[in-house]
Amino acid sequence: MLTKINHIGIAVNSLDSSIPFYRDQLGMTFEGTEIVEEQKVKVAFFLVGESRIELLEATAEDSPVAKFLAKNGEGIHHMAYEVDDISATLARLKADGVRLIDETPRKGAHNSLIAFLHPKVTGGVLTEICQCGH
Ligand code: CMX
Repeated sequence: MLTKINHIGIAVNSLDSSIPFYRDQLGMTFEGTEIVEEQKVKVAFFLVGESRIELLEATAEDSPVAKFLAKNGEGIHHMAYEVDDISATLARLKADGVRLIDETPRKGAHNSLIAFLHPKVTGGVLTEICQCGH
């Protein structure tokens, strides 16, 4: 069961260039950066009420975010919804025939467990579900 929007992911060319706008101009609470090796990204999190904004910078040429930036430029990359039990949610979606990118959870930022649904079945929005560690 989805419990809230955990975060919105925004692909950027450079965290160093983008962080000051979100932190200083928009005044969001900056929570720091983290490299997520498995996803080949470096991320910066900002708290906004109960949700977060995640800025994503690619750490390798074959990162999904590098491919996204090359095709689209900077912009909204994914929506992430929080779930209580990611394995049960994935099993239910799989049983319903939903096209999954990840059939088993992967490691995300903040010790979370994450999995993606393909944008072709979500109205063009790359969709993440996460069981969060924060
Ligand atoms: N949002 C919406 N659509 C997207 C998309 C995105 N972020 N990324 C790709 N697409 C679309 C493409 O535009 C393309 O559409 P068309 O066929 O109409 O042209 C289609 O999906 C297939 O895209 P592709 O470039 O041919 O395929 P890729 O090899 O790039 O794979 C995807 C796309 C979504 C399967 C891949 O990026 C993926 O597995 N993503 C999940 C992992 C990820 O994004 N990790 C980074 C964030 C990690 C984190 O937050 O910690």
